[in-house]
Parts: sequence; structure tokens; C-alpha cells
Amino acid sequence: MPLRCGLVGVPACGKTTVYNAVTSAGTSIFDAAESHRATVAVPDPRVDRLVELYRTGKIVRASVEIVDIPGLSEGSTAEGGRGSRLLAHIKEADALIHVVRCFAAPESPANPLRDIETIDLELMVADAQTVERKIARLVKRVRIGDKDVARESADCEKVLEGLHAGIPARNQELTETERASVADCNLISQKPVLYAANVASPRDADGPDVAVLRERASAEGSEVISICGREEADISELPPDDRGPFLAELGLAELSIDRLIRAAYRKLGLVDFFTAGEKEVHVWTCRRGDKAPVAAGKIHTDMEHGFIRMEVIAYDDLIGAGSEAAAAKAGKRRLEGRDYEIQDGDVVVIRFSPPR
Ligand SMILES: Nc1nc2c(ncn2[C@@H]2O[C@H](COP(=O)(O)OP(=O)(O)OP(=O)(O)O)[C@@H](O)[C@H]2O)c(=O)[nH]1
Ligand SMILES: [Mg+2]
Repeated sequence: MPLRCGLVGVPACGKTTVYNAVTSAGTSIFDAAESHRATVAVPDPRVDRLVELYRTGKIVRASVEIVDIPGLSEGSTAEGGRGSRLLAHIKEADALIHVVRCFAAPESPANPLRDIETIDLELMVADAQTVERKIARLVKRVRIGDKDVARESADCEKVLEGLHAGIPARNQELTETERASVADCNLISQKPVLYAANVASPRDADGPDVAVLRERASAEGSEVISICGREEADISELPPDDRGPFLAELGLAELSIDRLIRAAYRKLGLVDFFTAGEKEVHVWTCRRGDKAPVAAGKIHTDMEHGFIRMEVIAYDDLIGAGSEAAAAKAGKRRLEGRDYEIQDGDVVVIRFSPPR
């Protein structure tokens, strides 16, 4: 199951436009049941280099699921059935791509900060209700004198206070324990957020609206990718080989939505490692900090259970040397054990003993 990124934003900020651009740019598999949901391949130039190096035609790329969520405005998550459907879409996302309108609409100049605050407020109002319900459930058990429950309840109160003070859960300073106490709430203001500034032209990427947005994003440790939603959606409908002149006209070297997907993917806290050979180049995904056996288990559970060693060449070393043999000769092939933390870009071979 690929991880999920939900597109959120105020009405008419360009979410569907961005969704269309993202899903028609590369290989996408649309969900048969729902038209607003698709799995897209994560574009990665390293994979293309590996394919050249190993002269193989078979590629398995990493993928993420993108979900186009209807616009949120003040009070929309509270609107009965529609509100709870909206919330359900946001709840099931692993990260949010917040599309911010930085183009002027008729009679409505861009106002990125106001729009961001509208969305954050909606997320926080919904979260406050979730936390309040949890506290109400805990209260009964606190009365019985359960100490752990009392602490859990106090942790929830702290998060609730933060929400009331206008701080999304993702920006609250919480200890490991406090985080654990609200983990089952699946708070939507706690989900990692990446900002997509939807601009009318690439020139506006250096304009004042995007500058304001950047400042805001960096204050919470996030980043902004500028995209020309409308133009890029048009270009992405063309076959990849025909896009060049149109991108050049916009002054772009590549579709910004490619950068957007890669950034969203990073936001999910993922690292990619590769297996590569004449048969295929395969991208595997695991979480940052995963140890070698866990990573091996992504390929096959037998490789995790029977894990012996992992042969690793870093992508840059491999490309620098020009071949596996040359990298090995230059001492760039390492043998790593169970405690090795897999690094983004590792090209690996797993040594394992198969089950008998
Ligand atoms: N000028 C300009 N208009 C844009 C751009 N992106 C989207 N639009 C227009 O803005 C309007 C809304 O775009 P959508 O992509 O449908 O917006 P949305 O966020 O999906 O809207 P809801 O789903 O209703 O919340 C459309 O008329 C688009 O053509 C852009 O980059 N520049
Ligand atoms: Mg839409």
C-alpha cells in the first residue's frame, strides 16, 4: 500500500488543477471506484541513471497515492454528512499537500496567509472535538484512580490547550509520551504539511505572496514548492518528449509538479533504496531510521528472517565509479550488518539464508 498525500486548501485554490497535472504527468493508476484518487509513480532521475547503467528495461518506481479533497472553508467540517466525509478523507492521509492560491482571481486578490489560517483553523476545530471526546472518555477512568489514565488525560489537556491557543498539533512542542497519548486520535493538524504555491506564472515564484508563504512555511520547518497549476496541467497532458518547448516557454527545466511529488514523498519521512541488475531496477521504500533487516523485509519476508548481511554501494559512489565492479575495486562496496540504518540511495544486495 503506497502512502497517501491529501490535497487540501480553500475552495478554488487549484487543488483539482494540481491533481490533474500530477496524475497526467507520469504513470498513474486511477482508483476504479473513486475518480479523485490515483497512485502516481515518484519521478526520480537516479532511477533513470541506474537503468542506463544496468541496461535494463524493467523499472519499478516508488509510488504515492494522491487524493483530491474538496475545498475547506470555515465551518465546512462541521456540516453534517459532507463535513464528516471531508474529515474522513483528511484523516486517512499520511501527509497533506496544502495548495495555496497565489494567483489573483476575479475580484479576489491572493491572500495566502488568510487562506492558510482558514485551513489550519478548520483542522484545529475538528481536532479539538476529537481530543475533547477522548478526555470525556478518560474522565470516568480517572475517577477510579488509574494513575496512567490521569497522566494520559493531562497530556490530552495540554494538546487541547495548544489547539485553543491556535497552534496546530504538528507545531506543538510535545514529548514522546504526550505524542503517544494523542496517537489514537489521529489528529489532522498533526499531519506533516507541504505547501504548494499555485502561481499564475513562474515569475511570481519570486513575488511577495510566495515570499510570505515561504516565511510561514519555514517557521514551521516546512517548505514551499511553486507551481503554475494551470499551465503545467496543460503541458502534462502532452507526451513527455513533446513537453520541452512548452516548459522552456515558461522558463522551467522540468515540471514543478515532479518536484512537488518528490518533496511530498520526502515529507512522508521515507527513504528509497535500490536493487539493480540486468533483470530490473527496483525502488524500495522504507522509513528513515529503519535497520537493514527491516529494509530487506520490504523485498521479501524471508530476507528479513534469514538476514545475514547487506552489500551496499551508495548511489553516488556507484555512478562515480561507473560500474559495480569499479566501485568494489575502489573500496566503495560495504558489507553491513543488522544494525546498519539504511540510507537514501543505497544500492543493495541482500545475503540471507532461505528458510528450509
Ligand atoms: N489564473 C489561474 N487560475 C487558476 C490556476 N489554477 C487554477 N485556476 C483556476 O481556478 C479555478 C479553480 O480551480 P480548481 O482546480 O477547480 O480549484 P479547486 O481547489 O479544486 O476547487 P474546489 O475543489 O472547488 O475547492 C478554475 O477556474 C481554474 O481554472 C492558476 O494557476 N492560475
Ligand atoms: Mg476541486
